[in-house]
Amino acid sequence: MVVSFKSAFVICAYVGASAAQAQEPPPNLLPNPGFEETPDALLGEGRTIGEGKDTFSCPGWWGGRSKGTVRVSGDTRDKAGGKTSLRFDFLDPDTDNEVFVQGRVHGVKPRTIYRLGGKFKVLNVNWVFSFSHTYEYVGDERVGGTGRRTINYPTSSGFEDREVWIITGPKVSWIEVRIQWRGRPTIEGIVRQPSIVWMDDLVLEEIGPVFPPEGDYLAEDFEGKELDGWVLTEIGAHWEPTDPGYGDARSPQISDEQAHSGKQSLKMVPTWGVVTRPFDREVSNCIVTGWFYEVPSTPNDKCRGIVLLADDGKRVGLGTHRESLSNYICYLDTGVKVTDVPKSQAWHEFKFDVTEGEGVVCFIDGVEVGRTDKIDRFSSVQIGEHAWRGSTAFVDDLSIVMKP
Ligand SMILES: [Ca+2]
Ligand SMILES: [Ca+2]
Repeated sequence: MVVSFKSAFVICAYVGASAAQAQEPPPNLLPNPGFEETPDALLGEGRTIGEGKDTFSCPGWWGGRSKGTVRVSGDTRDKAGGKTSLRFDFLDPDTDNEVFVQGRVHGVKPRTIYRLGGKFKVLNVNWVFSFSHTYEYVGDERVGGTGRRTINYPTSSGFEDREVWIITGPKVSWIEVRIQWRGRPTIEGIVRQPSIVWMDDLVLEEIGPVFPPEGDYLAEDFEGKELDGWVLTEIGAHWEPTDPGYGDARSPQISDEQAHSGKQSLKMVPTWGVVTRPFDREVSNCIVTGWFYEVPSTPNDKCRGIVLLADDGKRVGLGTHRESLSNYICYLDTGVKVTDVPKSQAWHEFKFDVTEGEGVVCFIDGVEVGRTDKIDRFSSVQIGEHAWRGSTAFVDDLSIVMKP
């Protein structure tokens, strides 16, 4: 039996919690989140970190630069809240200056959804790029963490709110959160503009646990008004770790442009963005089915589609990739495999047969297109655009049915 999870998990759980405790928003778990405790040594001119001077500290945070030369300071004039913001001046015109801040957060729960947000501002930075990492620990042992999550950089001249959502793994007691910036100064003619990044009012708050066990697993037809139960986890996800990109908070989204069932499906627009459906445990011995419809792609198309992700980070997926503009792609632990199934602008059935101890067999329209014995279970399903400049595609009728 398949039980629908259309009981509006994340959004309603969050709103419901807010309504029930109107005066008590979830606590901010980050230390010194508004950089109000910036030490005197970082005020005024701050300090310049370059060769031989690679770290700085601010209560609750430490940081450094990995490339270029960056001045770090607490800015008492330009801030989003309180008295101070944390400011980075990119000084080296010849490289992509890289700088990060990293802070420890204790008392984090496993298999739980968190929101990492903040207010950010940039000035005169050419090709600025920002992203977060989280590293998960039990005691001294690192047990997991998210990959890089792109934070879209601000586009106005003021502070803008940005956020990414994080799902913790099966065992974690504390995490380190890192926010990293990369960019080089803008130069017009021989004039180098001051190139600055500001951060203020960071927040890490608990949204809620991932799905509790409730019958069998999933039947999602995307007929709701909201993307209930899905978490926008990766603005700027990537299959290939060397391939950065900018994200788009509008993707994926519910759409009535195409439908395999009913009137709606999940639409991915041609930029980065991934939604994740997390489960409270690893799932095996099941059939995962989803329907995929792609509008003809461009030569820049990289990959997208449906991906099963295990606790250890292993994954298997079906979608498209620039390796082949004519055929669909199977993503295996060994890399991208071009299938024999030609693409067409129609609904196609993507199917994964998952068997404990054996692995995953992938099918498109009933034809086996790939198999792996490196992953035999998963704890989340991801749908999304893993590419900058992809094409437009739709997913509908995702189901997970336990095998008898
Ligand atoms: Ca502040
Ligand atoms: Ca539908």
